[in-house]
Amino acid sequence: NKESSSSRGALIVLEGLDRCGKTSQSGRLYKYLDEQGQSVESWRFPDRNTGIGQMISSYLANKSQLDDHAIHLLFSANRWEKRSLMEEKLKSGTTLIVDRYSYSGVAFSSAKGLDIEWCKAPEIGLLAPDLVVYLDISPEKAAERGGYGDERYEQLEFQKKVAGSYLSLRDSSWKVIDATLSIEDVEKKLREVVLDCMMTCHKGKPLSQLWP
Ligand code: Z5A
Repeated sequence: NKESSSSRGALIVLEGLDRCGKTSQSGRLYKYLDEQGQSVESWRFPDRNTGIGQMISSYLANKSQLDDHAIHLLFSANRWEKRSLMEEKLKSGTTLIVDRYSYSGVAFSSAKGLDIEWCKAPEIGLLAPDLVVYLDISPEKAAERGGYGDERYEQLEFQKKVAGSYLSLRDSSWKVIDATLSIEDVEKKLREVVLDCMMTCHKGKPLSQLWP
């Protein structure tokens, strides 16, 4: 029996460098909340299942080439195509754990040299997360975790630039967790900030839009 959906769900976003542990932590958090009887779903961007997502996937796998601005707009469009479903789910009481969101969009594209305000513009009007958790790890430490694969962006020098871009996006609403702790310790800290955030949403915190 899932919890009553009279109050809205929370929009929880996990951000960080490649290999920081977002996928592992999303899975663990989902399992925990689900077992607690919460209505919860695990999402990720890019959502590679849509037509736009397949174009992005092919670009990331180096199977196609696109202008930096064009791929930026595709990543954004991939979020826009899920926006109404996202709002529907949140309003009906489902909490969404989202692996990467607009911050990845801005951090990765601005790391290529695109103007940061230009990068933020297409994200305006998307739902603002109730909580952004940044899983903090140095690019060097992240690279040690199983090494990088063949996808575009999986290179140390580029990840260093992305880390710098993320730094300029952080604001007081972000919670930063040391991603070099054990998986269990990160999980514990993540649960604390997420449960706290869910409480404020249940109490009636209104949904808002990017950028706050
Ligand atoms: N991108 C973009 O440019 N614009 C956008 O708008 C969006 C994305 C949304 C695809 O992302 C690329 O798209 C991404 C950003 C760009 N490029 N990069 N880089 P993706 O989400 O498909 O891929 P990813 O973010 O790179 O995910 P990942 O490789 O799966 O990493 P992760 O999810 O953060 O980590 P993980 O799979 O949970 O863990 C990695 C390994 O570390 C694994 O072996 C774990 O067992 C291990 N691990 C995890 N936690 C720990 C701890 N605490 N200690 C030790 N070892 C750990």
